[in-house]
Amino acid sequence: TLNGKLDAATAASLTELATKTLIANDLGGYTVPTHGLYPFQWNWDSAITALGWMKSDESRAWQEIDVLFSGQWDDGMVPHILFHKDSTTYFPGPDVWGSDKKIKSTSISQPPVVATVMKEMLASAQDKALAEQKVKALFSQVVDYHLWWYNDRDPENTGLVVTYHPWESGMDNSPSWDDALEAVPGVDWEYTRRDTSHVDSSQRPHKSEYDRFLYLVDFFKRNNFDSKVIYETCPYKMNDLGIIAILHRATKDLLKMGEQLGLNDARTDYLAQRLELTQTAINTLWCEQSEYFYCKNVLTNSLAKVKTSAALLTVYAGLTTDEQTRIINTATEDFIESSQFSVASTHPKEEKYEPQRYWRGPIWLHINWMIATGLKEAGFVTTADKIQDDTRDLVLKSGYYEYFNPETGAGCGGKDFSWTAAIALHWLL
Ligand code: 2M8
Repeated sequence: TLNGKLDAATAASLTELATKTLIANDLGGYTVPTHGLYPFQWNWDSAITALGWMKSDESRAWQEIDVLFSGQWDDGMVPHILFHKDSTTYFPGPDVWGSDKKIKSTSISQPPVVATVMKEMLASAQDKALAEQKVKALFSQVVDYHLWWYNDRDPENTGLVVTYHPWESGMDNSPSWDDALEAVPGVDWEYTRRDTSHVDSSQRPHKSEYDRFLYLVDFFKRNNFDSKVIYETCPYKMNDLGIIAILHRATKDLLKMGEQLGLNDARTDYLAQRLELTQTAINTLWCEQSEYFYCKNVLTNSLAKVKTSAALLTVYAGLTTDEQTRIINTATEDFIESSQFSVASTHPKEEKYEPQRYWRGPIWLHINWMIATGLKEAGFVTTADKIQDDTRDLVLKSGYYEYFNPETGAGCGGKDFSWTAAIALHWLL
């Protein structure tokens, strides 16, 4: 590999290409992940993409967040997809989801990285006045979003929010969901997938998974999106480490921004209490025997014992004890050593590891950024730098693909992908 080294000319041309990628994916105020495969505004893609916009156009970056929050539901939820304009290239679209809000959307959310992104944007802004004005204007809506997570998805104060759909986790077909998903019935109606007409089906989830994904979409609609009913009867309920860690970190970042700008109040005090609950409850996801964190199927009260990179985000969240931080650093080193490029989303020695099937093995750059950020802050700079160098090598080798094969470094999925270009601009170039 090139060990992450870039000369100035290469860095300049990669910067230009990344900026062009965002411009090409801009539909006017929001950025699609990539044309064709994902023609709408996705929640966590959009947040990550705003980091990329910061390098070339700060007001466009803040607009990305404004438009994302324009689709917020009255209860505080920020949907996982906003269907601003119709498109026939994606399935399932707004009619299948069936929500009746002013901006059509899905009825689930996605990993809430947005407050963390806003804190980074505020810190790095050249135009401080604009940044402060935007954070002040959006702050209450972001607090609503976080309150929604804690109240709606953890009404019993367990300290661990639940997720209702693999798509909500953003890690669609992670092996962590296999057992829980098997208990969900499949839909009995015919449908035509669109994803496999854009990319090779060997890189996508199987039909058996899609049948269940769609059953859940229908289930939310049949229950009129009623939070209480869904909490009590949803056939799929997971404690997802990715969401829990990203939410925890983002809540802390939200409180820090609030403190900096004098915006904190009783509602943010309440969020601080929820942080304490999570800090204690996270240990119920720790397996002493294998010294690792796992997602939990809440309905069967069992840990999904497959090693995924989501567990490595606990350090980024600041949820680990000193000893656990050391153990997670060692586990990260083991991930790195087990494939040519890092960090594989499922550990390469796991039976369920598949190096090119979506979230069952491949590398995702925004996850690398989060893992490395956490380890660096915790003092494990060598591991963090190694991840950053590997990530740079991937981009040099394969460009701005959706995700990457950990064995070969080949780009997979969609081409000219927004969050990949954005992470390059924010972190690599
Ligand atoms: C993938 O998910 C969508 C559904 O949300 C899909 O496969 O149709 C995931 O990688 C998800 O994390 C991501 O936000 C989305 C758009 O990039 O694609």
